[in-house]
Amino acid sequence: MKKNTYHSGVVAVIGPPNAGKSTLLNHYLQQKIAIVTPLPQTTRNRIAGIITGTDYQIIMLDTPGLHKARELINQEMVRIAMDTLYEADIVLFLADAQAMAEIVLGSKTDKKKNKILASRSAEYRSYLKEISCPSILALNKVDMVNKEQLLPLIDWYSSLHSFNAVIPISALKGDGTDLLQEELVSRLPEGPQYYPDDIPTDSTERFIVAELIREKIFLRTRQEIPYSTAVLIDSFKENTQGGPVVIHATIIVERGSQKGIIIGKQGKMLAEIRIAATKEITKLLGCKVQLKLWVKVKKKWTSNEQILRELGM
Ligand SMILES: Nc1nc2c(ncn2[C@@H]2O[C@H](COP(=O)(O)OP(=O)(O)O)[C@@H](O)[C@H]2O)c(=O)[nH]1
Ligand SMILES: [Mg+2]
Repeated sequence: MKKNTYHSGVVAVIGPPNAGKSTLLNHYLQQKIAIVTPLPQTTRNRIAGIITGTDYQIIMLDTPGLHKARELINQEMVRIAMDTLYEADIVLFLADAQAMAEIVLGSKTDKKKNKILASRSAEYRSYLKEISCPSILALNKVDMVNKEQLLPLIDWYSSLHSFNAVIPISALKGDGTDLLQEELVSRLPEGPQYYPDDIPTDSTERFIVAELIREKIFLRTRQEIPYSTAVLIDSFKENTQGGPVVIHATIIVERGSQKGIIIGKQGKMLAEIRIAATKEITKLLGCKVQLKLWVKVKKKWTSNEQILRELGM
């Protein structure tokens, strides 16, 4: 019997913070491997999701959001995202249609609007000009915009770069995502199956566990705390006798005041974070989990190269 040719390759998902890149990856994998929050700059590392079909395999790279970065940690995040362009066979630029529609059609004066658009267009062009492979624009969050707003948005993005295809989607609702997947698959080069059928990611369980804990901190603390937080897994012990997996993790913050907030009154906040994280980790690992958390202050860790390396950045 003649075997059909197999197609495989790397799809780099890039775009501004909060566009829904991690949501899209989780949607395709039907599993949470990338954390999602309503706050920008949640994803810090490059995360690979592996989508396997009968005759194709997409290695989809979720990346930190592209933005004008000042601090070292943010510059590192943008560099990690831009580096994926060089290993990509296809680039998927994910746009936040809801945020853009607000700028284009919101109540701002024309002068203000044009200024923001000019600055956005210069910024996006600087990323897009680095693309040297086929590229697709996915206009995400279309569940939040009116249909008649889509055309002007598509025109605006198309003026920045010549995309091979433009597809409106909702990563959250799963609208348009099948079509997007078909578009991606049809552009994959011929290649081998790199990973076995049932492997959803090349990230380690340790890494995803640390990320899930970080997500719970993001979701429960306000603004400044999340960005000053890192999670290190100190130990991860599986139990062969059917007992729980025992995980010890340290939450690193920059200031004593932040430590206080994360621990909360009589340890209430930390307990909430632990309970919520335990629930998600149990789902991920498919077994009982016992999670122990500590909070430590490390001054200025976000500009400390050594700590950033420890976090795999
Ligand atoms: N309404 C709507 N919200 C979305 C959609 N996709 C993502 N979001 C939300 O946008 C926020 C940012 O999503 P996330 O995946 O973390 O964005 P990332 O920073 O690009 O990885 C979260 O609150 C998501 O629930 C979508 O298609 N529609
Ligand atoms: Mg993300």
